[in-house]
Amino acid sequence: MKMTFRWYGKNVDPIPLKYIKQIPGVEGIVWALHDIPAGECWSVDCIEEVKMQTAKYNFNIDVVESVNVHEDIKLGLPSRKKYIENYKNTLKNLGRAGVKVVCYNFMPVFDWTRTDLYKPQSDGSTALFYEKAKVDNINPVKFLEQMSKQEGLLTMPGWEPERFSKIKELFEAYKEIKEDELWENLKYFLQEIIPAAQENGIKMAIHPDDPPWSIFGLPRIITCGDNIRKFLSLVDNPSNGLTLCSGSLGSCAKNDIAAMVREFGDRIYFAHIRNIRHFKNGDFAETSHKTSDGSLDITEIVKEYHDIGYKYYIRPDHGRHIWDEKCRPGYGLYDRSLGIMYILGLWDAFEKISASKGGTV
Ligand code: DNO
Repeated sequence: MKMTFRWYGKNVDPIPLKYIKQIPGVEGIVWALHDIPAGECWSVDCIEEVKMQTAKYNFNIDVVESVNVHEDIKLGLPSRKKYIENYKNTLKNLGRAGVKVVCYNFMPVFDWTRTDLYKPQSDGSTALFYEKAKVDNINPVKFLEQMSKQEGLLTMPGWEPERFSKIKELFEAYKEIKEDELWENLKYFLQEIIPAAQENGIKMAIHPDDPPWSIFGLPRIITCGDNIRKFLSLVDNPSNGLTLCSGSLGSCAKNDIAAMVREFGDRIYFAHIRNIRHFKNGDFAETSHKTSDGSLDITEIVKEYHDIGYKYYIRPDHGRHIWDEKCRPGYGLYDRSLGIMYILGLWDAFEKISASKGGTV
C-alpha cells in the first residue's frame, strides 16, 4: 500500500507541501490541474510544473484526481469525439510524466453532493452532512442557489462555477438520458480511452457516485457491487479499474465495503478511506476515520486491504474541521492527518499479526 494525500496546488491549497511532508508515511501527492476546464487537454508544461514542485519534497505524482469527463461525453453527443481525443492526449502527457493512476467519475452534472458543509458536531468540530429530504424535495436550481451561500462551496472539487452556468440546459439535455443510455455512453468512452491508457502505462480508476443513488432525477450507475461488476466487464482490461471510496459507496447501508475489497481487489488502484454515520431517515454525517465513530467498520476494511496484499495507492478521505482550522470543506490538514495515522496504525498492527502467524509481510 502506498499512502498519499490530496493537494490542490501551489497558491491554491492553503496547506503547504512542507506540512504534508511532516505527516508520517506519505509518499505521494494526489493532484490535478483544477483550473483546466473539463474537456481540454492538459499540457506537458503544466504537468511538469507540478512534478517539479512536488519533487522538491520527494513526493511522487503517480495519482491524478481527477481528469474530469466533459458532459457531452456523458450525454453521448457527437461533440464527444473532440473531447475524447483531448482526453487521450491528456493521458499521453500524463503517462509521459510517469503518472500511474487516473481517477475520474461519470456522474451527470453534480459530483459529490452534500447539504451542509460545516454541520456542527457534538465534539465541537464541524463536518460535511447530507440531508436526504432536502435534496429529495428541492429543484436543482434552487439547491444550487442555496448551496452557493455556504462559504467554501466553490472550492469543492467538482463544483466549479463554469459547470453550473448552464444548469438549465444541462437538465434539459439529460431528460433523454436514463440509466441504460448512461451505461452505453460510459461503454463508448471506455472503449475509446482504455487502450490509450494501457499504451501509456495508466490505470483508469472510476470514482463511485456520491451519494450512490439518483439525485434530482439524474441517473447514477456506479452505486453498488452488481453495477461495479457490470462496469468492470464493459471493457475487461486491467487498465479499466476502480477508485474504491468507502464513504461514497458506504453511504448506502446495503453496500458491504470489505466484501467489495475482497471481490474487486485486483482492479482497485486507488482506495479512499473515510467513515460516515448513517441515520434512519437516509441522512448521513461524515465522521472521524475511527471505526467506533461511524457506521462503517474501517478496521475491517483496512484489514481486507492488508489481507489481499494491496499494493496500490490509498488516501485518507475527507476529514472534519477541527482545532479551528480554516480549510476547504472536508480537506483540512488536521483531521486527514489523524486519518492517516489511524490507517497506518491499523496496517502496522495487521503486519505484526500476520508476521507472528508466519504470513508474508
Ligand atoms: C470528493 C471527491 C470527488 C472525486 C471525484 C473524482 O471529495 O471524492 O470529488 O474527486 O468524484 O472524479
